[in-house]
Formats: sequence, structure tokens, C-alpha cells
Amino acid sequence: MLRIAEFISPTPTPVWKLARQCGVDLAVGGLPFDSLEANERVVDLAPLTRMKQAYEDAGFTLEVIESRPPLNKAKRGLAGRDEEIDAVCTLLENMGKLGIPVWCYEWMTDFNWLRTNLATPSRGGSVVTSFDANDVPADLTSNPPISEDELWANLDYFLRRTLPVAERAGVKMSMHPDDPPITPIRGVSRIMRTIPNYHRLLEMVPSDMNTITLCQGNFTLMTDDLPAEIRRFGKKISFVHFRDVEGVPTQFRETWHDAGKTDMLACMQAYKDVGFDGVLRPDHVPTVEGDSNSNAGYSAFGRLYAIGYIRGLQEAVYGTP
Ligand SMILES: [Mn+2]
Repeated sequence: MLRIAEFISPTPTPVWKLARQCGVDLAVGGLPFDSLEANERVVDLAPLTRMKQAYEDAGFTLEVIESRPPLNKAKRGLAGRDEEIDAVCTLLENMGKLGIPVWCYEWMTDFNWLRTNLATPSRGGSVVTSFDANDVPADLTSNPPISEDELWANLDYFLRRTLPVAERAGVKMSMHPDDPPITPIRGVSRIMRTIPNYHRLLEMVPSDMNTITLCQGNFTLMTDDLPAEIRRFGKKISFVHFRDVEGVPTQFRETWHDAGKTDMLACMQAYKDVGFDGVLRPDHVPTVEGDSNSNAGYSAFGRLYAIGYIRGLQEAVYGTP
């Protein structure tokens, strides 16, 4: 069954109450970077246990961890990558012990999601994030270029070490797409940016734990028929980011959930048709009147509209509970 979750940061914010007030009691969590005691790492069992307990004390079940320990050496194939991969293996083992079923990771080297404007005007004076390839800073990274072939080889190496651990732990590794889905950016190649590349990921190391995060904002820039692609990926989808955009991969802006290029109702129907069994969370939201844009895409009030809109789609497709 599709279930609605929210991103709940490990350190309490007003969203901890707002989400519950909207009827959301499933958390997509981070890692306990801000609550470590001496000699602890974020992948260790004790801080993960405390984090999970804090979510539960607030009424949330922790369904997904959507944060990563350092992985750039692994992505670049540098000395020290085995230590980074060992840390991921420890994380997966501990998630298994704690019954947290999905780890959302990504293969974006050097920098994560990238926008060139964090306050682009949207409906009624709200603001959204946007990207224009012409505006990417020249000094985005000081690292040398890296090729797509290298990224594939390093990903293969990573998956062959981690997926057997994930299988023993019963934790699904869920690959989030590159955002924006273009390559290269200032010499840094990106590979998780097309639908054929995603099928290559799934085929290179076959495993029930080798799964994907269907982040609609990125996937809808890879196709004009997202519902059809959702049906093709089917059971390989373990986690959904629900959001929308308008534009093309090199030049786009995010939109309100009801105002982008994608047929969101048809997507919801596709998840039902493939028997998606996992959590879906609103991804980036507009920043609205009276709210802060200091964490663009993750403002509190914008999520209320998103949750309500998604709940409506869910009831339209799945029926009222
Ligand atoms: Mn996403």
C-alpha cells in the first residue's frame, strides 16, 4: 500500500507537529549528525537507536533514512573509499537491526542537488527554486573532471560490496536521481540522469535490494510519459518523491504540486497499478507568504498544501480509508 510520509529532520522543528496535525505519522529521517556522543559515528547503532526513539516518542515510525555518511571517495574511486564503504555496510546492518527498511542514497559526485535561483517567483508571490545551466558558477567545484565510465565503475565496485550486506540486513538501497539530470556539470559527469541508465543500474548487480527512488521532479524531466515509466519500473520502486517542475533539464523551475508538467493523478494511479508498497513523501515545496525561505524547498507551510493535495489524490485513486 502507498503510504504518505514526510521528511522529518532529526532535530525537532515545527514540522514535527505540523505533519502529525496533517495525519502523517511516518517519517523519512536523516542521520544523527547533530547528536553524536564522543567517538560515535552516524552509522553506529547507539546514535541510530536514539534517533529512532526520538521519532517514536513524537509519534512517528521511521520508514526511510534519506541521508548519507561521506561517500565522495567512493564515488570518485579515491584512496579511502573502502573505509567509506565499510561505514555504509555498518549503516545497513544497523538499519536492519532497527527495522528501518529503506536507505535512500545517490551517486552525485562533489555536490548534491543544484539550483541557480532559490527564490524564483511562482503563483501569487510564492517562491520556488529553479535551474538554468547558463548560470552555474564557474567555481562550483575545485575537483578535477570525472568521466561517466569512471562513475559507473565506481558504482559497480560500491554495489558489489554493499548489496550483499543489504540483502542480509533486509534493507533496500534506493537510488535517488541526479538533480538536475544533466551531464557534465563543470566537468563533473553524472550518470543517474536517464531512464536507460536507471535500467542499467538495476541490471548491473541484480538484487531485490537494488531499487530506486522515483523522484518525480527529476524523472519527469527524463520522459513525457512518467506514468508509463512508473509502470515499467514497477516493483523496483521502493520510495517516491512527489513533486513537479516545468521546463527542460537544462532550464526548469519547480512548481506547486498542482501546476507542473506532470499528470499527478495518473502517476498516483500508476503506483496503485504496480502495487507500490512503500512511502511517498512530498519533495520540494514552494515557500509561501509568512514562511521562511531559509531552507528553500523545505519550508514548513508549503508542505501543508502538498500533504493535503497528495492525500486528495490518494483518496481519489485508492478510495477513502
Ligand atoms: Mn527528490
